[in-house]
This record gives sequence, structure tokens and C-alpha cells, in this order.
Amino acid sequence: MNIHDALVTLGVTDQTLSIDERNQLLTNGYLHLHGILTQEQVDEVNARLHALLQEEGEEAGKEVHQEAGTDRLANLINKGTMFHVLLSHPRVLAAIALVLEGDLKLSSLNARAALPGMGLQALHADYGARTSTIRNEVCNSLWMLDDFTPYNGATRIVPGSHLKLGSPSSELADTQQRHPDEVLALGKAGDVVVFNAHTWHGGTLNTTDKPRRAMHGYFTRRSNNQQLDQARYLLTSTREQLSEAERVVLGVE
Ligand SMILES: O=C(O)CCC(=O)C(=O)O
Repeated sequence: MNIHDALVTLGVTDQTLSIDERNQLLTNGYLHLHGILTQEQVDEVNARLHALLQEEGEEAGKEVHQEAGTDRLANLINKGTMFHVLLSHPRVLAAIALVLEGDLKLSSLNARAALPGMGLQALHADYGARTSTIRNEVCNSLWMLDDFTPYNGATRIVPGSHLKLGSPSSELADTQQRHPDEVLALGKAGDVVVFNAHTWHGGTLNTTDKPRRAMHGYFTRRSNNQQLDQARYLLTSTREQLSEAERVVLGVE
């Protein structure tokens, strides 16, 4: 099955996103999709992430990346069926397909919780400095697992910055500072923000006394390397749990 047929099988059509939603994503570089996960699904994911953090301890996140001041986990496709919705939700996939012209596969599925008093990141783009704005290589999806508020380390995004050449560090004196045009992605647990991952973004400081939890479903064009080599990590049990279309989205065929 090719990726076009996989997306059709998973329910993605030209009408899955409204014209307004498509325009928002293409113009601003991001689209906020409300209520993608139910509260029950959010609770199930959070319970599993909590158990994985206990089990993995110091090793947590190591397959991809560890970051001071955060709890990170990686390789989530192989760590529970509750994560497989990342491979199959038609509205999320339709948004990613729009950015990547239908040429997509999962690059990585990670979790990141900004811990109390921590979480500030430099403004960055996920594919390094941009030399052309004609072709997008990567698209990210931010799955909110807590309500994102102005206080708990919500992700900041600079609207329209996917259309700039270069990178935040080539333009800004200090990429940790607030950007005059940045907006905070505020929303409810269960919402998903799909963003063209060339858009400048970053975590902000969590000033509350609770972690701010999220997952990042990061996608890339099919010819690019994945952030996590999904075929290498794929468990036989996971392969059996996934439909053919989901395996195509995972890039493992
Ligand atoms: O979790 C967030 O708020 C954003 C994280 C992010 O952009 C990253 O880790 O590259």
C-alpha cells in the first residue's frame, strides 16, 4: 500500500479540513485542532507515561534525547496501543499531509513534560536553518496532555516564521528571549496543535507546581531519515497491533 492509499484508508479526504483550517495552517504555520483525544484517552496516556517514567528511570528518553528540567520519553509507538492514535487520526493526518504534500511518515513519537520551574527552550525550528521555503521537510504535532495555560510552560510559536529563510539563531541576539510576535499555544488536554516544523517555536517556563505534559508526533517526508529508526525499534507485537495503513504511516511497511 502506498501512502496515498494509506491516508484514504484512514479516512483522510480533501474535505477533512475546512478551507479556513487549511488557510490557517498554510499562512500561520500552525493549526489548533480541538478535542482530538477524549479525557478518557488523555487519562490512559498519562497513566502509561507515568508508569514508563517509573520503569525507565534514568534511561527515559535516551533513544532520542534527554533534556534537563523535563521528563522525556521516546519510542512510544512500541510502548502501548494507546499511542497508536498518533498514526491514524484523520484530522491530524490531513493537516500533516497538507504541509508535506501527502509525502509523510512518522519520524518520532516522544513525550515531554516541562517540570515546575523549568522548561524554557530557545526558539528553534526542527529542521535547522531554512535555505528554501518552497518545500517543507517536516511537520510536528503537539498533543496536549494537560491544559496549556499562560503559566505552565505552554509552547510558543512565531506565526508565519515558516516562510522565513535562515533560523532564529541567525536573526535573533538571544533566542531564549520573548519574540515580539510569538503567541502561546493555549488549549485543553486532548487538543492537538499541528505545526509546520520549520515554524519557530519552543517550550516556555513552567511557573506552576505541576508538570506540563505533552507528546510530540513528529513527521517527515518519506525519503528523509527518521529521528528514531522505526523499523529498527519495531517490536513484533507492535507490528501485529497495527493495520497495514498505520504501518505505512510509520514508514515500516
Ligand atoms: O513541549 C514543548 O512545549 C515544545 C518542545 C519542543 O519544541 C522541542 O522539544 O523541540
